[in-house]
Amino acid sequence: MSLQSFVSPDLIRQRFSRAMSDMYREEVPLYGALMELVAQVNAGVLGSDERIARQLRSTGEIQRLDLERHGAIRVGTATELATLGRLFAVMGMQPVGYYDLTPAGVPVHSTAFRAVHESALQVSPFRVFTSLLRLELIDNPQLRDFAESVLARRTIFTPRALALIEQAETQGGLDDSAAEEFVEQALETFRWHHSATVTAGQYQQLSAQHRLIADVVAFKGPHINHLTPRTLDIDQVQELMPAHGITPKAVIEGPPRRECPILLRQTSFKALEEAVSFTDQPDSRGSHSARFGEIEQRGVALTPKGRALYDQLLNAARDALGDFPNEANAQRYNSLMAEHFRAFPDNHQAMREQGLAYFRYFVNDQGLATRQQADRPTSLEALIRAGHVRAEPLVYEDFLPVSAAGIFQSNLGDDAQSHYAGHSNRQAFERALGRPTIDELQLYADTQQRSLQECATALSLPAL
Ligand code: OOG
Ligand code: NI
Repeated sequence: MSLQSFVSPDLIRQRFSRAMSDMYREEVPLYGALMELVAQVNAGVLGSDERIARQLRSTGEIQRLDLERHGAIRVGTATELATLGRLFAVMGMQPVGYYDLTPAGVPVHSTAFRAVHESALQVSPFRVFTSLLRLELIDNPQLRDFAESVLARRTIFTPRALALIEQAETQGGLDDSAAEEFVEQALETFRWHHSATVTAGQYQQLSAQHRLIADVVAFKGPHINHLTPRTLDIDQVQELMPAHGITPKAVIEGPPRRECPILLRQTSFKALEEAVSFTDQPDSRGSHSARFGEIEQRGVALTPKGRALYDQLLNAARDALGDFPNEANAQRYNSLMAEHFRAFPDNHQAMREQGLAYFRYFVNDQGLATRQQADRPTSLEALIRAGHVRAEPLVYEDFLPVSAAGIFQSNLGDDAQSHYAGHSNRQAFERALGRPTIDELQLYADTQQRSLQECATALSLPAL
């Protein structure tokens, strides 16, 4: 097979993300309602806020906005995680970052599978937040053994999906018809199944240990539990949700509202109670809640210095609140957040000058027009001051552990909070995955650096 006939992994990912969205819309109609609401709000923002519209056109993000979403899944074993890693690799998705959720009382650790290069992200920024259950944190040895034996018996991939993964690996890609079949087959892993694989009693036991454990262990596979579109104004969507029959959680996770958004803000609606049947009662109906909806607004990626400041202000606001944010203290939490985050500069120039955020640099027409002149500016700052080069915020492509914990909690119910003696164990996660996770900060630094190099080349300068 010649190399030319392979479909690019980026296009396979784009197709897969569409197929996933279509499947989830059928499975969870509220997701469709949320998508419509987000599309409406985004159109409104683009029509009325010239600054945002210009910025998104400038970076090209405007083209990916309607496609942009992330999903989340939870798997039970090292083999499942490692094979998922191979499945996502066929679509050009790599494991980026390590998230430990045990401090929030959720017995998992996670990574985000996503594209890593700005040009690939442009084709499809689809990401999947993927969590691995930490069975070693179950303190009841019988239940742990039981969970292990149930998980050992299941296969979450179709035989054809496994064959196509292998084909892609050995041949170096998939042609059009193989890619199409791959998308169909891969989708099966993430489908919802109404029938549990355990008895009602076993489900109760697993659920009593932690609702998340029942969600992972008692079903055929890692059903997609939410799919999150990107909005340009999360406060507006949050406010409009109730009128569309959707009840959001009490507080928006992440930083407070700002002129220049940073990182990621997220809100979700509670998990649906869904009818399920158990192996010993195939006709009677139990119920399980796992699948929910979420929206997010993405801002600029922060440097290590910016991130340290973010973490410091977030922790200070939470310490001052003295409790997890909830319905009752939401207003106080919002005002504490606004107050603390005054210490975080809210304009791009200051964030850039203080080294708090990552940017992409673009040459303006004026820069191109004057590139032959002997007296033109040659340093980055001088080029920016002269209007020859402009800086645009580099969008944050990842997740936030404290926010993720809040999202887990809101859909598992606050009663699901447990205390785990276990600690963060990135090595164990990477051993299970079969490869290291990628440092997201390095990816942002690389993208910023490439954009500087492109500017230098366009302006015939040795470097910037
Ligand atoms: C994942 C929760 C985290 C996010 O956007 O931070 C998450 C899960 O519930 O499996 O999706
Ligand atoms: Ni999410």
